Amino acid sequence: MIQAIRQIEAEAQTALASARNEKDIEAVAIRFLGRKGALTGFLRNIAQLPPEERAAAGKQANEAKKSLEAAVKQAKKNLSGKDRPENDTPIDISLPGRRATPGHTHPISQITQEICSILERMGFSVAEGPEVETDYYNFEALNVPKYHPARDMQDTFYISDNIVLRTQTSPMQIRVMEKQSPPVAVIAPGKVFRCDSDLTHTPMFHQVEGLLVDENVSFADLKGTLTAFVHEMFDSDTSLRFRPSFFPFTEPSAEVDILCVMCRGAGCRVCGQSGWLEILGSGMVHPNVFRSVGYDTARYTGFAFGMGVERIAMLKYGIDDIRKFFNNDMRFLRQF
Ligand code: 2NM
Repeated sequence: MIQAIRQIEAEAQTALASARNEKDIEAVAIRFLGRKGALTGFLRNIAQLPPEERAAAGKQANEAKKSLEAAVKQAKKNLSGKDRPENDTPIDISLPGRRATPGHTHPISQITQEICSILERMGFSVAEGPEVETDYYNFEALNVPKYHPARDMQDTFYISDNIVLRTQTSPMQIRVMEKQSPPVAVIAPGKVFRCDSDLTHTPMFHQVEGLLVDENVSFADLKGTLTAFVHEMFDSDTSLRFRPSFFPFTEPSAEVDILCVMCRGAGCRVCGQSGWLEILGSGMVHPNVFRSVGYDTARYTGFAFGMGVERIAMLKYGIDDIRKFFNNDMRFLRQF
């Protein structure tokens, strides 16, 4: 009998010694000390023993139970913490730290800053103004008469009869000219809004427009300024051409194309087989614009230009869908 108890006790100790974690120890405790455990069963059966054996067997079994309970307690204590994974692996203090991921400037802001920085170095000052404009500043003062197609509901977001979301940043230049007499050299960067949405159009996009007014400003000044700008913005040997165009606020007007950055003029899908990419609009400021701000049209001439920031960014980085700038997919944005 006593032999049998010793046997159980020894088995329990062996099982405890090979327990690796809390769960193993608990399993051993249940196997030997639980309600259906080996030792518990033994104690329950003591009543069936011959009377002269009961006392000794009971004493022995109780002592075994107590010592086993103590061993389980001790095993748990020894283990505390040891089975946690961070304690299994030593800390490698030579590992590089986890990189912090702070935000960075959005590609559209980067290109806007780059455009402004080139033009500021040429002598232009930056002027910013409201995104919500009156019909007068957005259209009337810019020689866009009532019933001009550019005012069509399809293009312009109307807040009310008289108030619009600006469709270009030139209203800001009207505000500058109202306050300041020539010479004037300003650029107006910012958000503009047009009711349009597809692969190359979003209802909100960014523009930088420029204006230079002085005595004796000629179309040659326009060409020289914009050529220098393009050569700074793109490669310094980029081919460009001035193509006759029309804007209500300039006369004559020209659009500036650069040789297609994809096919180098051979013709491809990006340039619509023409070999050229339109990057900005420009022209000599229309005398009606000067009249609306009270400038002397006999004394002053000026040139103006405007470009879409997203369009420049798409050409510079070879991006085919304008909406990528606004989806806030970090995998896209992090590349810039
Ligand atoms: C363009 C194209 C041509 C422009 C005109 C003016 C202002 F205020 F002087 F009349 N600012 N910007 C202009 C001229 C803008 O964007 C495609």
